[in-house]
Formats: sequence, C-alpha cells, structure tokens
Amino acid sequence: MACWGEGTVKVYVTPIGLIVPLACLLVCSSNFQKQGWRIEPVDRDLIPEARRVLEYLKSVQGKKMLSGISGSQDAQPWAVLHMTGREPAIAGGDMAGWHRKGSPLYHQVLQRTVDRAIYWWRKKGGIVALQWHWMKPCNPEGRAWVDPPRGTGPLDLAKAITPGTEEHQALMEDLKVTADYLQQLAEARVPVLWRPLHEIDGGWFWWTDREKPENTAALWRLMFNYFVKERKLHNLIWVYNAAHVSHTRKPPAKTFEEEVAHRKRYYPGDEYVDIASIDTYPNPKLGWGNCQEDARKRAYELMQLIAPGKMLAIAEDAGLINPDVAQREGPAWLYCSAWWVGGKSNPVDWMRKTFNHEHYLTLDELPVLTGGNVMPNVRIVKPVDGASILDSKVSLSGFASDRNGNLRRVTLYAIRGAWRNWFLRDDKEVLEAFQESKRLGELKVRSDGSWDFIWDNVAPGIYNVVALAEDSEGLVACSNAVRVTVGLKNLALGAKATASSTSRWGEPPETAIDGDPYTMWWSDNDQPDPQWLMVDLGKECNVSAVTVLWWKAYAKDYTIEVSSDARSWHEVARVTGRNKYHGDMDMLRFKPVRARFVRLHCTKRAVTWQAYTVFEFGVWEHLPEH
Ligand SMILES: [Ca+2]
Ligand SMILES: [Ca+2]
Repeated sequence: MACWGEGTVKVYVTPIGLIVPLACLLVCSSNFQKQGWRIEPVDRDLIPEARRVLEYLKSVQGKKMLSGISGSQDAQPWAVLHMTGREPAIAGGDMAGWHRKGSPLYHQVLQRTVDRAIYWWRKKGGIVALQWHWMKPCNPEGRAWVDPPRGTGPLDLAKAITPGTEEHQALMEDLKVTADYLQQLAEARVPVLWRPLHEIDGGWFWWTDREKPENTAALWRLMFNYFVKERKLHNLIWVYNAAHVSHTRKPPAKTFEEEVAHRKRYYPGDEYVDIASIDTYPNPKLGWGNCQEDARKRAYELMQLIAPGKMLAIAEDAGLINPDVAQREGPAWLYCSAWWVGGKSNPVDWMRKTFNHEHYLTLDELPVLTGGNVMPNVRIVKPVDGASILDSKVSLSGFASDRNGNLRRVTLYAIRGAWRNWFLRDDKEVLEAFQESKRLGELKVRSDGSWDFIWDNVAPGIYNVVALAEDSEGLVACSNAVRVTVGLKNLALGAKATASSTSRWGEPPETAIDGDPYTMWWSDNDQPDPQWLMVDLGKECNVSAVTVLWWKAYAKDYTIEVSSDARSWHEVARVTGRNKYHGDMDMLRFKPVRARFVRLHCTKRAVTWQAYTVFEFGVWEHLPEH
C-alpha cells in the first residue's frame, strides 16, 4: 500500500532515527515529498510532522480507531496506563488557564499544558490534542460558560469579530496569549489536533452565537487567519467540534434535515477544517445509550452531512464507544477520546476491555511519527491490580516493546508497604519511587514481546510492583503498577459491609471490601460527621491490623473500633491530622483483639467537595512489619 503502513515506517524511522533524529526528519520529509502527500491540509504550510500525523490518520480510517483520553482533571494518560496496562494513542489538554486570566497560576497551568504536550509527543511518541475552554474576553472573571452558576453571560460576537471595538481588542489580546503558548509547540515541532470553539453549536459557551451562528463561523476563520497566516503556527491540525445536542435553534428542529441545516450554519467552511468531530455523551432523549452499548452511528450520519468528505472523530464521550458495535455497524470514526477515567461513567473494567481491544489503537501500536527515539512500552498483564495471592509464589507476565526496535532491558521492581494510588501520579513520580534497592530481577523478553517471571519465596506482605523498560538511548518507561498482597488473608474479603450513608454518586459499602482497588464506597457529603463503614466478619476473629485505601477524599481524623455485638465499641487505633494529597493506603497495627465487627469511624474531612471515599478496607489477623 502506498499510504502509511508498517513498511513505510521502517524505511525511514528505525535505522536513522536512532542515530541522528534531525537527519531523520529531513529524510522522512523528502521521502514523503517523493511519494507525494495524500492529504491536503487546510494549512498549506503545515510542518511535515503534522502532515505525517494526518497521513497516518488517513491510513487507519475505516480500519481501526485511535484511543484517546481527555487530559481533564485526573483523566491523564498515566491513569489509563495504571488502570489498563495500555496508554492512549492521543492525550488531550486544555489551553484554559483556569485561574484568573493573566495571574501567575494561570500562566503556570498553561505552561504545564505545553510542557506535557512536548513530553507526550517527543518522549512518548503519542499524538497531542488540545481544546480551549476560552474564558470570555472583556471580563477578568470571564468563563467559557454563559449561564449561571458557572457562566458569566454572553459576548456580543458581532462586535467581537469587528475590528475597532473594545470586544475585538480583548478577543485579540486573548488570541495573542494563546498563540504565544502554541508557538512553543510550533517551535518544538509538536503537531496538535487543535479543537477550538468546541461544542460549537451546543449553546452553553459564549462563542456560540445563538441568534446568528454565522458570527461563530466567522470567529473560527478569524482565529485561523491570525494563528496560521499572521503567527505562522504551522503545527495545527484544525478539528471542528459539534456538541452532542444543539439547544440553539428557535423553534427547536423538528426533523433531522432541519437540525443538519441549523448546525451547518456554525461550520466555517471546508477550507478551514481538517477533521470534523463531535462530542457524544449518552443522551436518552436523542436515543443515544451509554458508550458501552453504542457506536454513535447517528452522530456519524449527522457529521457526514455537516462536513461532507472530512475524516470524522469523537472528541469526547464518557468512555470509549463499544468497539464490537463499531465494527458491526461500521461508522468509520477516526478516534474516540474518553473524558473520564474510572467511576460510574467509565468503569475500569470497561476501560480495560476497550483499551486492550484489537479495534482500538494504543500508544504502543502507533508508528514512530516523531522521526526520533521514543520511549519503550511495557505492561504487566498478570496478576491483576489488587490481586490477593495466598501462597509465597507470584507468577507475573506481560509485554514489552520499543517502536524504534531498541529495547535494551526490562527490570521488575517491588515496593513493600502501603498501596499507592499510582493512577494519580505521573511517570516521573513512579520512576522516582521504584529505586534500585527494590529490584526483583531482569526479564527475558521474547521476540513477540511477551515475558514472564516467577517471583518466589516472597515474604508475606503488601506490595506495589512495576516493570521498567529502558532503551539503548537511556529512555526509561514504567509499566502499570500492580498492587498485590502475598501470603496474607484479608478477613474483610467476602464479609458483610454496612455504612452510615452512601452518596447517590458513589457505590455501596460492599465495594470497599470487594478486593477491587478501583471500586469505592462514598459516604454522603450532605450527611454530618461522624460517618462510618462497618464490616461484619461473621464470627469472632483475631484481629491486629486494618488497611484503608483512600481516594483523594479521605478522613483527616478517624478511629478504628471493634465490637463483638455492634453495640458497644472499643477503640483500637486513632489517626489525627492525616495529610496526603493522593489519598493512598494507611496501614494500622494494634494489640491483637477478638472481634466480629470492625468499624472505620470518620470525624474530619480532608476536602469540601466530597465526604469520605474508601476503595478498600482490609482487616488482618496479622500484618507483618517491614
Ligand atoms: Ca526507543
Ligand atoms: Ca473496592
């Protein structure tokens, strides 16, 4: 095939990229010029790196889908790694500074977004996507949203796109700041799937002109002309983005044709758009189900009519859409990006299924689009995160690879002690945590990338395990961290749990003792302290330790109490002034007692936005010191 395929990648990336990446870029570029680009981007001066991304996307369209993660809050690529073992092909970010415009914090947030994008492209070799929750010009408190409680009202778009007005001046000042940050990415030659004015026809952001959509389309062209022609930002792939629902037509559209005609008024024109996307959250009124059961075929038909001939993508959904349904029904989505990780919206089981499904492409399956050396990829498949292994032998297996073909070694490490919430920590923090002293051994990686390892004679305890892969140029990548207990029996597993309250947003008390480190009980934030979680072991047992794996909403102060009748309680451990941003596990040992009921009694909250959240509550007859 003349388009992007494995053969093409090998020709110009593998042999040269290892030695002189810059030379490789030149070779790659001339290689493509010889072949001729198959795609004409809307920016005719688009850098070769970005053209390569577009060419690659075109080559997979209709065959497979790229997986993505939004980058919002905790929905980061490392969260996907630790939950699924795989990393997304596309990692998102936002050009909103979130804090007061122009403040030091605002600039810190933007710089971090830029730095992460450079890291993701250059070191990880992944594709970068950015949207912009553009805070309304003309107002230092301005928000992207229009309506209360978050919103700060509309902007007169007709004025804003007209030079000489105060609104236009404020708008151009904002564009300049954003262009300055995007310029860092242009200079670092990082291609960006650039998705400005997102959910353009929804009606909840100020850039959506509800009365005259053509003004919004004009704003898009204004931004395009300023960024591309004036600022020479030639690294941007322009991604149009419709909302899952448009609330802006008066009267509301009665037919599909009316809806298409209305939504098309926001579209800036084919010469300003490379890829057209839509955000497709579940919506019973539209007949759209959860992503677990839907491939958004109707949204695909809608976008085909709004942007005929363009490659189409799902820029946001709660989770990745069902790949089996997608294969069966056939909408040729280029990529799908999940907005959340974990919880009810995108449960970890679903994430594991989708990110490991052959129809979805993950980071390790991308060609080397940068032209240079990128990090290896390594994952632990067995045991699963949270496994309870009763004997002293642990069988591990997984995969490791390097897309440059320069994998040097893979080493396994273990930290004995409290489980940490690794999905909240970036690669750097993981690498710093696993020191040489924690080395278990080097792995023999087979030619197909698989490896296995027997970790024998393990001292009873609680462990965090990770594999680190290093390539011949010294780039080191971590695997998903797997948390296990070895040689210990958790008395709470299979017991009965009750609680003082449960949030309607959370999961019931039994999820705190189900052995799954991603399901959790949430107490109800509207209920006053104290709040408690109680485990009934079914009969009196010897108990001398408990473990509590918290999410970010933990208890600053709490006690552990035991009882034989669930009426009179005896305190065995007390924690005060706990302070851990990431939550993580507490391990509390005390003088052995006989108890049938064990209670976590919480009296002081760490955060205001949620009460108490417990992934796992463990009860132990004996928890060895280390
Ligand atoms: Ca490499
Ligand atoms: Ca759980």
